[in-house]
Parts: sequence; structure tokens; C-alpha cells
Amino acid sequence: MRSSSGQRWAVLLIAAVYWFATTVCGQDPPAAYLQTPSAEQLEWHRLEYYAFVHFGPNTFTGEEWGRSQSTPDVFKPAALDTDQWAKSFADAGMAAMILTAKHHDGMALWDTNTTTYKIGNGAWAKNRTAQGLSADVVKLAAASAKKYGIKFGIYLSPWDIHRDPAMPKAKLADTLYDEPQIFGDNSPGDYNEFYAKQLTELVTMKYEDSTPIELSELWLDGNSGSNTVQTFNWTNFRNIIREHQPSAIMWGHQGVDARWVGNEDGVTVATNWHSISRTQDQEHYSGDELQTGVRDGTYWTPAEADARIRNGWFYHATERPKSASTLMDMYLQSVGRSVNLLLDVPPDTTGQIVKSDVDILLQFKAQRDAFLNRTLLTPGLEVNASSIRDDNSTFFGPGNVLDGNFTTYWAITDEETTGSIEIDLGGNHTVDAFITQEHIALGQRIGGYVIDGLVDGDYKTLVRGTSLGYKRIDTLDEPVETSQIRLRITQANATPLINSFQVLGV
Ligand code: FUL
Repeated sequence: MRSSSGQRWAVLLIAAVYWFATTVCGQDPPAAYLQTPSAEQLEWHRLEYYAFVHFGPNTFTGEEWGRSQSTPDVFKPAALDTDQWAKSFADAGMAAMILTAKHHDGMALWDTNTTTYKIGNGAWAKNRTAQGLSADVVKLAAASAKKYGIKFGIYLSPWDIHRDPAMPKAKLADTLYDEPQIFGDNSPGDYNEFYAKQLTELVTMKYEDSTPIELSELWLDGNSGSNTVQTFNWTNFRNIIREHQPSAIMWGHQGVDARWVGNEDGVTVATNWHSISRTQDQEHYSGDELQTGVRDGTYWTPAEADARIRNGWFYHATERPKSASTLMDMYLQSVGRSVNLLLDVPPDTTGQIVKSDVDILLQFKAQRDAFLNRTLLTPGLEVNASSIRDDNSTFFGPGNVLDGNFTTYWAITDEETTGSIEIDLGGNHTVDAFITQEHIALGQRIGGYVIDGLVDGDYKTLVRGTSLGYKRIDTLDEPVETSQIRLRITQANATPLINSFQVLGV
């Protein structure tokens, strides 16, 4: 069972509302449609935008995929400050950070018992420990995330070059770091057992005060650059995560809880479904298939779009960050298409995020806020609907789309799969964007919607969309002067439920 006490209260509250609706008022909420998100997935959808932190030996060698040829002495940040990471991300409106505890090169950033190939065996860490300072970068980062009120997640690369016999490591021969080559189905030793141990260490990690570190997401990368075939025991990895971190999301190429979006550009295509019909153990979907997902698929496995603020995942002095406007475009094609955006912002060799990147993150936040904080619809404004479920406007009325409450929605009868709402803006406004949210707690249903604006007395179609899902941001190429807006659901596989609708403009 995966629920915190807050979630249990929420479940009890929903049950009480359901009882009140069905027993006292005689009203019947719609039944869930096919797959629905778990409470943890629902919360994860709402994180929307968070940071990826690639940090490790590559930061110091200038590589992207180090070949596990350096000893841990290579890791020597001049002025490590994980608080600076967390503060920068929190200031930038990012909800979490996910750190590479181990990238493909195999060097562990935490104090592990599974390998000698860890930063703890390097001169930097020994020097810190001698001064009574922690040299466990994963723990330090987790503590900083907590301090600044953002969530913390971990990337643990399944492909491990340090253990892969196909990757020669001449420079480590006959050193402390010359370890058994257990990666691969045909190699002696059990890599799955080794990986499970690493995962267990990370999911049971504690802060200095001995309280457990809560992880929001485990990023189990699907990539490999080697011919060595290793079949991973995803089920066991999932069980380990579920047992120790019941509220964490397990990210994988195609599951368990969230999937890759199929590219590394932070974008997806216009039609995006939250479900797919394959697991990690099955043949991989193509990039295009991952972007779209599968309508009415077998598993609720929503997409997350990973992207880089610079060209590389790791810091390289020669690269420059993308502009705030480029990030804004990316945001509209990820978060604006119901997909979470995971933006990599790598620390440099000092162990801090460089000022140019922090500045861009803040500019991007300012641009986002300026765009989003132009809502024209206020709670309580009159909303007319084509129909209301059971004529009960308290529970199912169209006013619910403006109440700012994630648990309420406008609903029509089970037999209807199309319907519309209309909102008078109280005079002419210049409108250029819309934000629409489907009530996904009961499943993803909608496959067609249209937004019209009243222009010179006639409705003009402004937006024509397919899938809705958690959140859609539709922008207009040209702003339009309009006094009334209409949202029409034109296709749904079950009666549509709209949680929220907003019109942006001046
Ligand atoms: C990929 C890796 O190969 C890259 O180095 C990076 O970590 C990216 C987020 O995932 O699969």
C-alpha cells in the first residue's frame, strides 16, 4: 500500500464526499475510466518542472560518457555547495532535483559498500572527512533539497562501464579499482544483485540526523553504449523501491511509473496520451511512439521530457546556456502538452551552478510568470454549460473549472461524450492563450476539443486540439479580440470531465 498519512486523509475526505454525494444528495460521480494514476503519480504530474543534476567524474574530465579510466582522485570540486544548487532551483520555481548518484562510468557519489569505485576513496573526500565534513554528495544534496523545500530524486545508471567487460579500463588495471567484470548475462557474477544492493543503499539512506531521506523519483536510465547484453531485473528493482520509498516514482524507458518522452529535447508532439501498453521487460517503443503514448493503453505511464540547459548533460566550459525564450518554447511543448519537464543544469568544477545558468533560470521564471499570470477568469464568474450531470451544479457544475481546486470538475451525464461551456469575459479582451486541465484522477478520456472566441458577434475557432490530459497550454499565433469564449469537447471515449479552464490575455 503506497500512501502517507496526508494521502490517507485525502482518501477519507474523497470517500466522505462520495458518500455525501451518493447517499445524501442522490448524485452519482462518474466511474473511473480504464487506467488511472496512483496517488503518487497524480502528485508527480503536479510537479511539472524540475532539475536534473549531472555531476561526477565527467565534470572534471570534460567527458559526457567517461570510460571509467580515472581514479576517484579526479573528483575534486573546489568549492562544493549543494545549498547553492537547491536554492537556485527553488528560486527558479523548480519543484525538485534529480542527482546522478552513479552515471554510466560507475563512480558512486555516495558512501557505498558495493564498490571501491566511489568518490569517498579520492583525495578530495578524504580531506573533507579529515576536517569533519561530509563527503557524501548524495546525502549533502538531499539535505540541501530539504532545506530549500524541493523534492529530491536519484539517477542510478543501470549500464555500468566500470563492470562491463566490453569496456577496457587499462588505466585502472592492478589498482584498488580493478573490480570483477560482472555486467552482462554471460559474465561471471550477478550484476542484478549488485545493482539491487546499490539501489537498496540509496532508498534506505538517512540524513545526518538519522531520519529517512524521502525520494520523489528514481531515474533508471535505459541507455547503453556497449554490445554486452544484460537483462535487468526490473521487477526486483521496482519491489525494492516500493518497499522503502512507497511514494517515489520509478522512471524507466517505458515505465514503471513514468516513461521517457522519446527524445532529449524537452518536447513532445501535439497528441500525447498518459498511458502505454508495454512494460520495461517488453520490446522498446520507438521515440515517436513514446512521444504519443497509447490511447486507452494498459498502464498509466505518463511521459517526462528530459532536456539540457546547455549542449551536454555534464558541465563543459566551452558551452553556453540556452536563452530564456528557448526554454519557454520548450516548456510550452512539454508542460504545455501534459508532460513533465526535467531540465538538466550541471554544476561546474567548483561544484556550483554557474551564474550564467542561474540567471537564465530566473529569466525563464520571470517570462513564465509574466505569461501565466494574466488569467482573465476569476473564481465565481458565471460559466454556462451545454448540460450538467444530474443538474447538480454544486458537484458537477461548470463553475468548478474556475474554483482552483484540483479535485472538482465539470461533468455531464454518462451517456454524453460531447458538450461545451461558455464564459462571458464582460467586455472585449485581447486573448492569446488557454490552459485546460482534464480531471485525470478518473482517467484520460478526451480525444478532441475546440476553443472558440466570439468575434464581431460570431464564434471563430481559435484552437483545435486532440488529447487533453493533465494540462494543456494552447497559444495563438495572433492575439484575438473577443468578449466570449467557448470550450467544446468534440470527442471523448467516456463522458468528459474538465477540472480547470483558463483564458490568458489582457
Ligand atoms: C542518457 C545518458 O546516456 C546521458 O548521458 C544522460 O544521462 C541522459 C539523461 O540519459 O541515456
